Amino acid sequence: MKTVYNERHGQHAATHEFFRGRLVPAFEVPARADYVLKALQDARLGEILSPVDRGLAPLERVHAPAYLRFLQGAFAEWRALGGEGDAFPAVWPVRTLRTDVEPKSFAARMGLYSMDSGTPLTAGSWDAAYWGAQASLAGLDIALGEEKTAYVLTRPPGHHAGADFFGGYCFVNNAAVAAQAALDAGLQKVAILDVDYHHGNGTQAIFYERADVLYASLHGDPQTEYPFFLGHADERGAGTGLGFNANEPLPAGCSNEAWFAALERLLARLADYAPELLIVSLGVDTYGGDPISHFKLDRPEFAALGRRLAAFGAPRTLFLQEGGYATEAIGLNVVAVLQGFESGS
Ligand code: OKP
Ligand code: ZN
Repeated sequence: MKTVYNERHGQHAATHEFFRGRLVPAFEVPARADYVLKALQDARLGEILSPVDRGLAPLERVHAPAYLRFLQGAFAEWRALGGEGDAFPAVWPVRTLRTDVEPKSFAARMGLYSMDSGTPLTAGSWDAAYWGAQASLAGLDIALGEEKTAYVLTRPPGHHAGADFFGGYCFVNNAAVAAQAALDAGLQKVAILDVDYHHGNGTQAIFYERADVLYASLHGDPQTEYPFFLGHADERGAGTGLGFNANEPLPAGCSNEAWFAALERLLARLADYAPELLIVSLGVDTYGGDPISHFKLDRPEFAALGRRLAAFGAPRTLFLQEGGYATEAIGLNVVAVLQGFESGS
């Protein structure tokens, strides 16, 4: 399988994040992708390619232009105001407060365009996230071509980023950008299967009222797990999108049998939908050794996931890297999925 690698991922390098009132070393670090790159090379999985620049237009198909403009200039604004270190929001427009007027204050816009204080915005966050979207588009091209499948190695992840907000370590929603680009290239039915430990609230929200992108996710129950405010089983889509969103929340600590049973329920819905392209939001923070998540998958289960996705037999499959924070194990876990897929296809 070919990989598209976002070489600029290292531009997004947070040192710390807020956790329980304290600054702790960041979990979403450049070494994550470095370990995956090394594991891909060691396994000789296939050619590793660089993205080309297709500009902002494909990002603007799913993100508000005002949000993207804000992201591009945010770090410079933070520095100009005397902000030290990485930028964090401190105030949010919750219930009763207005979101229809963009304030002049940078602190206020930081809150308007974000969902949590756990996502440090650094000097190179925009560059890394922008090129992650470009890498996703390049991966899509490969998957839509003769190869029929590709893997995109990028960070920061994307699935928590909404049309106009960042959060959960995410700034640009790579899966949404790729799905929309696939439709713009002429496809009519795209599915996104999100196997990251966390619910992809951004991806779900972007396509919630649409039937041309089916979003299906299995994840830690939002009653106790991030992102807390979305990802319940009763979220089935709305309007023309009713029935085109499927969530399988699972209790933290659940067994691998329960996880695979939930996967089967989602695959049954996906088979019924019969997508022309399956995008896999591939988070491997479902790993038993993950420091911030609570599922128990290990190498054999990751390989089994890959084989199962091959057996599913979507005409085209695009894997996009999302989470996974057991830094040294991520590479082997990702390779297990991709090799499992190749062995089964
Ligand atoms: C991003 B992705 C842990 C705080 C967790 C957000 C987790 C985002 C996960 N100290 N904060 O879905 O892997
Ligand atoms: Zn995650």
